[in-house]
Amino acid sequence: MHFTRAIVRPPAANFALGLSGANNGPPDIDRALDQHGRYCEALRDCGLQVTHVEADLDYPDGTFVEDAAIVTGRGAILTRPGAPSRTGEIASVGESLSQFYSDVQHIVAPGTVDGGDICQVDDHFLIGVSARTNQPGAEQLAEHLRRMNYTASILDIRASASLLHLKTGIAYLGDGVWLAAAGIQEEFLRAGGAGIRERIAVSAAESYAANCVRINDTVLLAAGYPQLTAALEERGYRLVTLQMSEFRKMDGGLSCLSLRF
Ligand code: CIR
Repeated sequence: MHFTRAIVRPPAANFALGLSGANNGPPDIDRALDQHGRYCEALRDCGLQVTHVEADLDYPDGTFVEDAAIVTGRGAILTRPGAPSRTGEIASVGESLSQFYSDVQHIVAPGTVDGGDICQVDDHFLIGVSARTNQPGAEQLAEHLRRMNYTASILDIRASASLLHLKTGIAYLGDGVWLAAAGIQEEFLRAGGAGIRERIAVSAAESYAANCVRINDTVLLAAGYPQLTAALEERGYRLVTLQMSEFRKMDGGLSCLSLRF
């Protein structure tokens, strides 16, 4: 899929009040804003037009905009985030999406879905059932996707305690190439239906960097993970590395900071 646009939302002044299980101290908002600005520049350098949703003090986790919607080449679905403090994030994201999609679907109660649990593999979607995405939400989403002529598989990732979301541990780079953190079951990748031409192992020490994104001919990767950087360079990917320290403190990865379509 060729991407032309992204939606982002800068961190709010009270970003440090968001949810976090990481024990790395509170994020520095000025540094987070700087890192976010560079992230947006990288998206533009990939050829994307970047639309900003305004930061909102009611939603300190709102910068993790990927969790609020599933955007595809054939339609968009607003989620119903699994953390109660995040449910309201979809209103402003929905407004922004309505500029680009004529018909936006919704996940409804009792379903919950976080976009971080959804991994697109060509015309197939992996949907992780996690602490945030529940079975009814996963089923609703699969049904919306089927109506858009995509296929979907639902995976239960709840036994993998290290995964906040499915994409915390895996990324699909296209052409049957996967990045997978240590301990990710092969069956998760097989369920993608694209085959596994190559599985690039991400060591336990570098597992944070498994959450990366391919945008057109570029892979955006967290900076500071030399083994994975070298593995991707060896394979000829055009790489852009980005400082993510402040988002990591709030359990957020690189993919979470944008909706790409
Ligand atoms: C949360 O716990 O909801 C946020 N602090 C982090 C969300 C990260 N989102 C993602 O991995 N897709």
